[in-house]
Amino acid sequence: MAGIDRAAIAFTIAITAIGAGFAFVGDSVDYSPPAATTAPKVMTDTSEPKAQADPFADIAEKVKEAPKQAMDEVKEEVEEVTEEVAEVVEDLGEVVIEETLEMTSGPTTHIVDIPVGTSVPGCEETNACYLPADITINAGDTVEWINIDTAAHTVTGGSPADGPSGVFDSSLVMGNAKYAFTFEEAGSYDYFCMVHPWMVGSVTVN
Ligand SMILES: [Cu+2]
Repeated sequence: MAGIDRAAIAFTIAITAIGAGFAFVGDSVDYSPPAATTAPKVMTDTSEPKAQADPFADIAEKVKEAPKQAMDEVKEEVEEVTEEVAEVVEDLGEVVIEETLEMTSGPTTHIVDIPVGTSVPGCEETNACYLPADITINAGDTVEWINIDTAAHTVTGGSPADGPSGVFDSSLVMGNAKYAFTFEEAGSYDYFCMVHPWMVGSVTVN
């Protein structure tokens, strides 16, 4: 019985060994006593290649996956940078479009305030009797003066010393009223308030 068992074990081992491609099948079959001693050896021998094959396979997979992961990371970074660049380009494009429109667009209107309290001297000390007191515009542009004061003022071309130039004159602009003038010709235009001669300003037309 023991002999058959051994033979059976040996046979099984032999089959396993053949399956694994080992050549010592004859030894385990021909000699029963050594077969008993070789049996555990064969067991370990046959299991070892399997045990070795798995780690190698894992390593191989890892080696295969490593560049993949690295590439994925690089791809992600490239995508992020590309998105950022696209945003910057978009922003720059908008700025260029805005500036181009500003340069190529038609006449615009510029606002000048006539501030509160200008009916008494003092604003001339900071050149703030019209705000802004000096502006530069393009030919064809319009300047609109808004009197946010309660007192009436004028916007009169010329200067207090030389008097009205006759180019433009608002006559009295009441509180909260406004006056607009379109400058068609390039030049430098001084103006003042006929009621309060300390109030002076200028429009430079390019
Ligand atoms: Cu005035």
